[in-house]
Parts: sequence; structure tokens; C-alpha cells
Amino acid sequence: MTIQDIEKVQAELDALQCSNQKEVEEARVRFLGKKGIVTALFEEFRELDKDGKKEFGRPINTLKQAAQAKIDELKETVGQVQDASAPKVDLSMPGDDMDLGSRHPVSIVRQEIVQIFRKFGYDVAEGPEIEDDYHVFEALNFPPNHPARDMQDTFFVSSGHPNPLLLRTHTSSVQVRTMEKENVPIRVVCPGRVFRNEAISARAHCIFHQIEGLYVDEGVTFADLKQSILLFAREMFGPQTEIRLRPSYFPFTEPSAEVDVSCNICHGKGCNICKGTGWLEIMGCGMVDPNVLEASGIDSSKYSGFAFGMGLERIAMLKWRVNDLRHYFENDMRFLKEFEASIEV
Ligand code: 2NM
Repeated sequence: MTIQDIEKVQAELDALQCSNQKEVEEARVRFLGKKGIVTALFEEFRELDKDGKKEFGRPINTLKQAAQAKIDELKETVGQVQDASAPKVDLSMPGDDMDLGSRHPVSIVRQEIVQIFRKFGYDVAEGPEIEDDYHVFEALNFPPNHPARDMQDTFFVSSGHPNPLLLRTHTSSVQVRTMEKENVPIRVVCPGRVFRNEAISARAHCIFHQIEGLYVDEGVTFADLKQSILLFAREMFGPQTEIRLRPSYFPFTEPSAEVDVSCNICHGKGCNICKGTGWLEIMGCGMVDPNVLEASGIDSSKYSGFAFGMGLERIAMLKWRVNDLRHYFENDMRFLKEFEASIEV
């Protein structure tokens, strides 16, 4: 190897011209490819003794950098190959429409509800969809022979041992996990997918979405529950909204109630949405049963709490007057596009 060898390649590089990207790529291969001129010089260089390495190290590296810089420059500046037989591209043509998706109504409702409870000081908690019997039933005061624990109602993932895995039938399991893990006071909402073994119809689906809330502290009362739900309902359905509580039963709360909101379509006059009653059922709620607090390590002689839960599909049905649950799971763009106007940017 001589300095002249290197200068010769440098001169070739300086003179290099390309008229399209195909030629640029060919030049890259010729100089820098595996069998390229510069690569060959490096191979020669590797064989040199110490003095040779000292003499040629800097010039050969400079050459390589110059080659790379030249190729990069040509890549940037040289036009694309124009194949005469290829159709000419009309760059003044307007582009194709981009088909943007839209937010799902269940997501819109979930975000609205989460936002309201964030303002009230609640955090959001999430947990696994595949759960164990303990967190879905046992810790929530379900008696051993409760029908929800039956194969008829719950999808089991494993069975035959005392704490089988299953698909959660409500998001209360996330609240159990929160009580186990966090210190009092606790204020959380838990949105998520739940699973029940039901025949699919206009009113029932084996997969749906819930959001549940939990508040535990010293001195939490039923009055706090009622007022929190009233404030929520007015944020969600408008300031004129009234609520009505009807006694009910859940294994995890005592006392328990169903919550109705005044029908904001007929304002109590009676219409086909509220079936002439003036009221729409939106959620269940109650004071957390002391057994449930104790199971998760919370002292029920010191603390009390309230909890509530609602189905997101149902709330979205009321909001937009959707009459068939199955629409939510079919992802038909004609249905989903109806909600575009509801997206807040
Ligand atoms: C509902 C109705 C009433 C509820 C209770 C709990 C927990 F974990 F604290 F015990 N979570 N969610 C609850 C109470 C859920 O849904 C209709």
C-alpha cells in the first residue's frame, strides 16, 4: 500500500457523479460494500506492521469518512430513478383521505366517569381479568354455595382445587386487592372488563364493562354515599338530575341499594326509555360489609366504607339511546362513527 493508492481513490471519489439513486447505491457498493475499494484497502491495512499502521492509519480513516460523507450527500441530493416506462407521478394530485378511527362509546363513558371521580379525589386502580376465587368471591362475603360460584354463571379457567382461577365477574376484586395493599383512607375507582356466562342477547352479553368505586375512612356514613352519588349523577347527567335509592341486596354490602336517576328525556312525565316511570336505574351501591373490610385486613370497629358499581354499556345506552348491547361488540364502523362528535380533543 502506498499513499498514492489512497490519493487515487480519493480522486475517484471527488470525481464521482451520479444521476439517480440506483447509481448512488452502485457507488456505495463499489467503495464501501463488502468487496468495495475502501474495504479492500482496510484489509490490506490490517496486514501491515507497526510502522505501516502508523503511516497509513490516519489517511485511510479520512478516506473512509470522505467516502461515507460523499455517498450520504449523493443520497440526499440525487433525484429518484425515472423509469421511462413507469407511470408519471402527478405530485399536484390531492392525497387520499385518511380514515381515522373514532373512540368507542364505552371508552367515552368510562373516561367521563373517571374524570368526575378524579375531581372528587379518587384514584384509578386496575387488576387482573383472570382472578382467583378468593378475590372474586371469598373475600367479598359470598357464601360457599352462592349461585355466582356455579359453572352456570362464571367462566372457570381451572377447577378442582380450593382457590380456582376464573374470569372475574365484577371488578370488586380490584377493590379487594386495593384494600389489601393500601392504607386507609382509600378512595378508588376501578374500571374494567368483566365476564359472565350468559346467552348473548340485546340485553345481555358474556363480556361487558364496569366501573366500581370504593371509599374507606373513619366515620364514612350512608349520608356520604348518598351525597357522593347525587353529586356524581349531576355531573354526569346534568344539574337538574335527582336520584332515588331503592333497598336491594349484595353479598358485599349492608345495607345495599339500587340507584335511579330522574329521566332527563321526559323529565318525569314518563316515556318509553324510562318505561313511563320517570326513573332510570344506573347503579348498585351500599355500605361495605364489615366482613369484607376484615377479610382485607381493615379494622371494621374503627373504619367504615361505601362502594358502588355500574355497567358502562348500560350508561352509554341511556346516554345515546342505543337499544341493543350487541352493537358495542361488533365494531361496525357505521355504528362507531356515530360517536365521533363526542370526542373531546
Ligand atoms: C356494586 C354494588 C354495590 C362493591 C363493593 C365492593 C367492595 F369491594 F368494596 F366490597 N366493590 N364494589 C359494590 C357494591 C359493587 O356493583 C353493582
